[in-house]
Amino acid sequence: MAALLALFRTWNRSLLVALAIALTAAGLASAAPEELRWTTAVNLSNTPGRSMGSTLALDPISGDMFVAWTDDGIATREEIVGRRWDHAARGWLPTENLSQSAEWERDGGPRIVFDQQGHGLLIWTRTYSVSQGAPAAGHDVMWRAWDGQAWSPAQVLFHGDAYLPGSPGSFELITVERMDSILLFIIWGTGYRTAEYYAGGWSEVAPWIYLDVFLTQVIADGQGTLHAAAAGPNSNQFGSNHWFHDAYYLFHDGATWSEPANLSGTDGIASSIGLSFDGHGRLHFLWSDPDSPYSDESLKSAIWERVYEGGTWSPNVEATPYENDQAINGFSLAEGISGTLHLAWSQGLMVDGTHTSLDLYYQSGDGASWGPPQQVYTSTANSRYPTLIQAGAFSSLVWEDEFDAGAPLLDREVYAIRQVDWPLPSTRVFVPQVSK
Ligand SMILES: [Ca+2]
Ligand SMILES: [Ca+2]
Repeated sequence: MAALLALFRTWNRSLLVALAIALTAAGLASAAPEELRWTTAVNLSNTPGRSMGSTLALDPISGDMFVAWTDDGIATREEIVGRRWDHAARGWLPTENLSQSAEWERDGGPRIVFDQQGHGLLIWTRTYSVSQGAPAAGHDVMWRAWDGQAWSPAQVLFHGDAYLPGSPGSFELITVERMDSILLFIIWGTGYRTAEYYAGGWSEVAPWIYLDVFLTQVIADGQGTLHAAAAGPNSNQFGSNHWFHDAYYLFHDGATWSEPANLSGTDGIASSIGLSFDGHGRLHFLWSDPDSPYSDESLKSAIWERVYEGGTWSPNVEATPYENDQAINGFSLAEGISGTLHLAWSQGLMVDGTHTSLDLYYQSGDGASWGPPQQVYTSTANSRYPTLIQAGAFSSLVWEDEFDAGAPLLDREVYAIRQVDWPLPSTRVFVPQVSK
């Protein structure tokens, strides 16, 4: 009955989630998510230039998926381009230039995000300098809104007069999905400003706030409290150790941030960092250690996990089964239906301190334990930077394949794959009948 009530509550905001709840309630879905099969991978960015920094989001109302990335092959400069997976047509629509910038504008760092009522945003960064032909130096945060059919014209949310050298990398965006709004963090190093998109409009951009750590991910819990993963000073600062980061956790009580807690500590260093709640309200905090030969504390490449429950953090344990000479390059963690956890990661072999032969793996769990891993993609390229999202019980994944195409810089292309049972349009008609 609780599941059916939940079905009614979620019906408007997510047909797909509702469907999976209904199937579970009816006992139709067997509990074996590790057996779900995957489609063949698709090269979404099959253009001459490099395609990188991908973002992936689901419109919970239409079931459409949106991918965007930075591409230097569409024009003579970096542009934001993207593709939409049309749920009704069950296929990827053609590539579209979403930023259409002037010749001297460098665009990057796209984020696509939908709130739970289906309000979608594309947000990205733009930098320009006089030396590159701009009338004046500056940096902007740009945005477009999805109205269900098309993107609104690009607008400037935030403008700064300085040229930001080295961006992207320091000038970045973090988005937080809330029930009926989207919270944006505009990141510059350890500083940030926030703005909130609600009912079709943006709040004022709040003043700068400075932390001791670099925010990497922020999530909101059911009470609206913010929980963040961050990269901060390594516990060992001797020699080259100081170039590396540890994984920090902090939360915001509505007024201020907690003191950042170093969770990787002296047991390692952190490259990829992420966090998610499970269905029992436990907070899972994960980081990957690259096993760099340049840090005394980096002794093993693995994805480490700590769980916050009853006021304490569990000891760190490996989230994935150890393979000899494994190199873990990075991961993406997502919460699925009923608080299940889903993990995609890039893993290969460590050869002379370098990560090689990187392929993609996936596993899911109930928050108490993880199911067996699946290798979901293998190729001769190095597959890096996965982004995983959920539609109910089903996972969808984008990443970048990096390979030598004979150019001075390694080529990079954006690939996508999803579980084959990704809900069909026809099943959406079936859901209201189940809910009665
Ligand atoms: Ca390309
Ligand atoms: Ca450390």
